[in-house]
Amino acid sequence: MEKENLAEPIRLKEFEGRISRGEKIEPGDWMPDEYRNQLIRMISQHAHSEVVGMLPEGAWITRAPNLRRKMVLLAKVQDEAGHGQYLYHAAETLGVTREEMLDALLSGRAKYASVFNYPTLSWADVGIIGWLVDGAAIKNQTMLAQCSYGPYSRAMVRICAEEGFHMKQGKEMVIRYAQGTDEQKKMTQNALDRWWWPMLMMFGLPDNVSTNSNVLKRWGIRTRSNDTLRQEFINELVPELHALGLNIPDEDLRYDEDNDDWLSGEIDWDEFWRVVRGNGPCNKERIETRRKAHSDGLWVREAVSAYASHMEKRSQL
Ligand code: FAQ
Repeated sequence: MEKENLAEPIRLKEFEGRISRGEKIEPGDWMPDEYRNQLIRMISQHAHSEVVGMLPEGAWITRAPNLRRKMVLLAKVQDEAGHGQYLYHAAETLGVTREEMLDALLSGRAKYASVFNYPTLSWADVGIIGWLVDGAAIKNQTMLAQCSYGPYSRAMVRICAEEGFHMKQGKEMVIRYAQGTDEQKKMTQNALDRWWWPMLMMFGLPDNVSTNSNVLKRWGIRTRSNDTLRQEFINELVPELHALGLNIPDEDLRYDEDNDDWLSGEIDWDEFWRVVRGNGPCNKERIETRRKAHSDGLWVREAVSAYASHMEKRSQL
């Protein structure tokens, strides 16, 4: 019997069998609507995060302190654009169009990582973002490279390799500045004070309130929980930041000997929702910048589609 004609429960059972055997699901394969919708939601939000994520650091390209730093930052920001491209492509394989996704972003309906709605006030922010924000992204994305959906997992492998360089350049900067002049130390501490909490929010809501976690785990999209990844990252960061003489802006941070964990104070989830709902310090500016980039790029899109239709007509002659 043709697969398309199988009854829904049988197809679902087959699908779940594939997930539990660790097989990759590919674009033309049958998949439950919930699986498809969760992937579209997550991959498109991820793509938007990469593209909007270019803006905070991009603001410092013209003000980099020397040519080497400028070249590194240019390459990093350009990489993030590439990540957006891979991810939009991966989402397109699920039946959503690029136009639909961009429309959701530019109209303000789509979500993207809340961390990118905060301003970059000094050059040290570039170092802290590279180490902490790219580091948090990698922690999550290394897991997503095992995701059950083939195009997303393959995009993640490449993205993680590039993010690894991003994190290293940020860490190198922070290590230098934390041991540099008093002014550099102050600037670095100030950047850490402002980015620490938004970075922790990147991992998503706590496990007991996350609405999506269980569904994502069921379908093999995620294998580890938001809190597990957040805790693992805190455990890695705290000793390294302390070793550099930096203070973590959390009065309740404490070491739990029994579990070998650095336990953080309460994350301000009210602030998180304020920012996610559009009222963070830079939400409006970020969307305006993307809208302008989109309208400035109209002539490029028109030229590309005119060229494509010209080539198609020629091939029919
Ligand atoms: N910001 O049930 P959960 C990067 C939303 S890439 C905004 O916990 P879930 C690279 C969530 O969408 C960073 N919204 O959700 C870079 C959901 O809303 P919905 C992005 C958030 O999916 C570095 C609702 O709250 N990475 O940084 C956030 O289980 C430097 C309920 O939340 C990815 O997107 C947030 N932080 O967990 C670029 C990775 N957290 O859709 C430039 C893929 C939650 O139900 C410079 N995504 N929400 O209306 C994921 O792994 C997950 O989607 C999470 C959220 C972990 C982001």
